[in-house]
Amino acid sequence: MKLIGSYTSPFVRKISVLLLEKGIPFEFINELPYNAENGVARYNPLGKVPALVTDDGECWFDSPIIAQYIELLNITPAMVPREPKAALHIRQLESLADGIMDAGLTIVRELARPAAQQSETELLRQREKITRSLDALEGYAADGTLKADETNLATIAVACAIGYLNFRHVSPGWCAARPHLVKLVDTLFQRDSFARTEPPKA
Ligand SMILES: N[C@@H](CCC(=O)N[C@@H](CS)C(=O)NCC(=O)O)C(=O)O
Repeated sequence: MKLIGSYTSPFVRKISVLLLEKGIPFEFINELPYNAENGVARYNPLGKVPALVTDDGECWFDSPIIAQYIELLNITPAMVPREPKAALHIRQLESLADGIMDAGLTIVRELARPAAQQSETELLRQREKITRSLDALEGYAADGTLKADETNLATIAVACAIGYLNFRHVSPGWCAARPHLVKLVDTLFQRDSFARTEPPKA
């Protein structure tokens, strides 16, 4: 199995963590989707990572579809419950975490533009999405919907999203007044799968 991705993408990290947690061997193909010369479109016409190429030559994207494909392999531990409605709840939490990644990425891209071209309105819009979503996640962590000692698709996606905010210094004060979320991600960050997928420092 080949995972096409970059070491800094939170979406790619989510898939790497899932594969590591299930003990599925894979080759990491490092592609930088924002570089002028990159081979990502060979795997995904949208030009985005991650993409997953199976040993049979099937190619899957984007990350929620890849996560679903990995689950279909029926390799323990299960990361999504079998019961359809319970599974939908987990996938909705994954979507919420993915949305935080999208907003964080948009902020990082916006701030990389020349200062005169940056839109304060857009930055504020994206920051508000992150704030609202983190508040919702804190609520889910407080009421037990998200459990610190459960490693599943939702908790993994949430930890990858917050790992990205930390890595890019987006929302640096996110942990203030969100103690349940802090506990959740700190627990996940201690896992070997997270240690092995930490984004590079520089
Ligand atoms: N919804 C996609 C988002 C993936 C995504 O945005 N990946 C970024 C890297 S973090 C990318 O490849 N961007 C390149 C581009 O937008 O052209 C997923 O879940 O896989």
